[in-house]
Amino acid sequence: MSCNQEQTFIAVKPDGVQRGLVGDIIKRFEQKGFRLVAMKMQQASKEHLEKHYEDLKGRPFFNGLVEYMHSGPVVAMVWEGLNVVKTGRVMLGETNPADSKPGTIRGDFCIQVGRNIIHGSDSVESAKKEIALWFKPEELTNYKSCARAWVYED
Ligand code: IDP
Ligand code: MG
Repeated sequence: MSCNQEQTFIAVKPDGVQRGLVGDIIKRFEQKGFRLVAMKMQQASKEHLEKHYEDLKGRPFFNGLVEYMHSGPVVAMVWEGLNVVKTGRVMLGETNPADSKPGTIRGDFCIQVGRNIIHGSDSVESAKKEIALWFKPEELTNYKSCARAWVYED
């Protein structure tokens, strides 16, 4: 696999959907040059969300986090490109919007950690796990972006 084919799991959380920020968020990843591989809108079950956040089980905010994520539909996506996991996290900003710089998604669109509008995988390994949890292999598209030669040197 070429390094331009790294993939990350990004999800607009229920507050981002309700606040009409789906388009703005997608736009940032598109403008950057990343390739959209898969996308769906889904109200995830609590069991699914407990699995997604299993590393945080035991944290005091865990139940509230699952309730929040279950409170409405999310827009789940897979984005692909060079260093997309790390760059995606930079584009998101810090977990707490109060620590996020202007110009980042959380820095520009939200205020509190418990309503921080977007999820992004924190490592290539967790991206693989999260993509497998949210998407069936056949839901991942495999088209060649016509912009590719204008985004990458090789
Ligand atoms: P991340 O989303 O930036 O990767 P994590 O530490 O993995 O941050 O936490 C997952 C999610 O849990 C956060 O995005 C946020 O929605 C929620 N969360 C994290 N810390 C707190 C907290 O202290 N209070 C309430 N919710 C929190
Ligand atoms: Mg995380």
